[in-house]
Amino acid sequence: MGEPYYITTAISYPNGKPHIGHAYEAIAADVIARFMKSLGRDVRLQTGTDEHGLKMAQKARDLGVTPKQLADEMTQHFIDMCDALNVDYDKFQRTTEAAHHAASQELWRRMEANGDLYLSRYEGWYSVRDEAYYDESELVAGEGGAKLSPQGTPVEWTVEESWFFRLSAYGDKLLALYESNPDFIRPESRRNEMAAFVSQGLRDLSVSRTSFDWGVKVPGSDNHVMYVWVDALTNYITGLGWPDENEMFSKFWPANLHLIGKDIVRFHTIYWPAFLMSAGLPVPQAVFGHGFLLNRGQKESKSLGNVTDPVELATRFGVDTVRYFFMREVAFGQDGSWSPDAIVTRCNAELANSYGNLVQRTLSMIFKNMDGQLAAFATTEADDALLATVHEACAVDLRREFEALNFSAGIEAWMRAVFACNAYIDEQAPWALRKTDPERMRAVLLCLFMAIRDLTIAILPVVPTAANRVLDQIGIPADERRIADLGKADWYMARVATGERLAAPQPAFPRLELPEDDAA
Ligand code: ME8
Repeated sequence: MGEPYYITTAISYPNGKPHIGHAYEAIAADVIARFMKSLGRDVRLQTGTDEHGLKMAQKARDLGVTPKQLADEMTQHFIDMCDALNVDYDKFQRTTEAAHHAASQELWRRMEANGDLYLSRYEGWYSVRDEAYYDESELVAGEGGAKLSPQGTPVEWTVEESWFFRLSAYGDKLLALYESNPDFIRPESRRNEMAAFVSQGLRDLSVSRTSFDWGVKVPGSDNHVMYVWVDALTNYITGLGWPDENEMFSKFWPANLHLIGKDIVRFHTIYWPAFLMSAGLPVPQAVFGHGFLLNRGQKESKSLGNVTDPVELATRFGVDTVRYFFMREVAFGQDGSWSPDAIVTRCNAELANSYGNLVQRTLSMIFKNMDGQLAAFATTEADDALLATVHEACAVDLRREFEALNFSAGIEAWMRAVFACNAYIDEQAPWALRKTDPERMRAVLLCLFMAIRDLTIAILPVVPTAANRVLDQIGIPADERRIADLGKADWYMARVATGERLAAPQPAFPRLELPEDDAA
């Protein structure tokens, strides 16, 4: 087994069904996990639901159910979404689980033993929607002068007895962390934002509530529940079996990457490392704040009536298509916009017409004109150049960009190699060679066969179902489908030696039609 790689998504609030932002984050995390596996890493992917807090309690009250009933019902939709999107997680962590309560309480005890918790009184602004406290200076004016959080959500004046965490003592340590590990916060714009925020001086953080009881009980203070972010962040270590000293925790902690959205970077890069330092635990290696997805440029909301069910989207356009679109269309770290017509246009041009057509044309010609038979062949300069271009795009360019989490640039490099193959077919015109030079036709098709294998292995983390189907069709063994396998020299002759013939190919990506009501 290779070097461990632990990646997590945020845990979602199950106060409603999953939305497109949840799907985007889960897909991106799964692409990274599959890519890291493809490099030979020993990967663990964790996701889950964040079931406590006032937001959950209020929503349940509005619906006339208990918070646990709401959490149970909605969590199932998040699990179903992961299944529908082919998100292959290793652990789905729910914060209502007993082990999670125990882990959160142990983290609390360690922070208390380190002298970082004290009892006092909280007076200030709280946003239930963000589950966050804000300083007066951070608030913005809404309609009619109403006070709103910087995220535009309502805030309420809150006064209660509360435990506090000595966050003010961690400013210098956090700045030193950002300095010593420049990759700790990405993209860079977020790092600058956080460093500026910390440099202004941090206030101690209110970390318990007495006005409601839907949360993890504070050890020794039964009328207090933990501030939801204290227990939420702990999920990342609960899922590894902490606090038990176990092999999984020592293998996978600290996490390689917490993948989250841009709105919750503060919690992950200020609060979380401070809690961990206080408890004497190592901090994660990196936090990446991805951008937000907009629907035709607008935020999805119930009042606009433009809320998309990601499972329906995948059913309608195909899981691989939706995965490809999000990773290709949006520059990772920036906001992105989607619409049904953008999905259809992008995926028809790239997946159906360019890659799909290349595979279909090549494999059908091998099937029809060569009886599906592979064999050794002599290459020309043009063939060697094509294979070098494809290899470089897949094993070097795509790999480098994916390692840097630049998915769109990585796929673009891949697409250039697909275009090179299509230009090569047009130039070589194997259909014309059939009569004039059948041996050369065979060489051209076999060269394309080799290129298709590399192209398909490289894109597998993004479109696993279709790519695995193509690799099944061309007879690549299941344990030779990793980017780490692309450098192997003798795979083709090993493939030929099986003597297995190619069957009639099935289209990898059929063309999509845009339903009329969705036309822009
Ligand atoms: O924040 N586009 O949960 P959540 C892209 N429970 N990503 C989006 C998005 C959008 N339109 N809207 C939300 C929480 N997200 C906490 C996390 S972690 C210890 C606790 C992202 O259900 C958001 O940024 O509101 C977050 O990373 C994730 O979806 C879950 O959001």
